[in-house]
Amino acid sequence: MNKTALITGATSGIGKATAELFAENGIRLVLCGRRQDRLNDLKTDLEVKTKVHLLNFDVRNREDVFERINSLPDDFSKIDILINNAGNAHGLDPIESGSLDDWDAMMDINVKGLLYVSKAVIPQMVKRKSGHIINIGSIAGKEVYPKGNVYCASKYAVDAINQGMRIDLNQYGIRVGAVNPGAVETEFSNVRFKGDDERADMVYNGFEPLHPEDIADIIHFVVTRPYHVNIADLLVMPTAQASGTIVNKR
Ligand code: NDP
Ligand code: 8X3
Repeated sequence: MNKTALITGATSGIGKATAELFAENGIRLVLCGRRQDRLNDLKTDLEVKTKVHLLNFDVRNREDVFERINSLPDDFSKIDILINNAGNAHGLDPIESGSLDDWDAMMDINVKGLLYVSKAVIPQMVKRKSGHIINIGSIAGKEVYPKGNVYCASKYAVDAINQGMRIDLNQYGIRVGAVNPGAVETEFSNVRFKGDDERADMVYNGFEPLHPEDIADIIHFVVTRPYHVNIADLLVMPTAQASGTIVNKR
């Protein structure tokens, strides 16, 4: 596939698995994240399969987002596919005792960061009248669960932004869709529980969660549909999961 994809949050989990699968399929990659050592390792692994360019920025930093994306070398400057994936939950607390810093992090990264990156990429897609944007939402953007409050709000915002993008970019022939996973075993829970690995592991105990490769596979399916097919919104859960709170644990 003669296309270039920019993937945010490529250093771990869903973003990394997507980068690996895209590389297998010859898609050129612009890989983004904050952990430079991981970006370097990924480039070493994947550049035997495809061309790879690294961008190190925090999606919260507006200036850096625009400066980095606007100064991509010629080989990578035409972005055909944008995967808005960077994000995380920070904390799992009732609204009365949640941390303001956690709330800021989730709104700034999951919502505002996604908007900054999109704003840096969309104008070139509009100019060319082509492009494909995949926003990674969540089951948390479809139903609110206890103590999910602000994380759920951030993912409901992603759901609304996904719909808004699709409506506004429709006249330019740009495809926009969301992939909304349930429980995927990544570093997500380690981040949510601030490095408490035992608590993070408990989330996935007693059932088979989704693996990041499962979501990568679906993202690849979405971007390889013929042009007239736009997968607008997908909710994907482990078989053991029925809703945000109902998981059939053994
Ligand atoms: P991981 O923690 O494994 O990966 C998160 C990625 O986001 C990392 O590559 C991280 O890179 C990047 N990231 C986080 N904060 C920033 C930042 N401020 N600036 C730039 N990059 C950042 O989690 P997942 O792979 O699970 O999460 C990916 C997406 O999937 C998120 O949007 C998440 O909300 C969503 N999701 C996850 C689910 C799950 O159960 N795991 C379920 C539903 C949705 P680095 O730290 O190097 O910057
Ligand atoms: C991640 C899945 O259920 O922890 O978005 O919100 S959940």
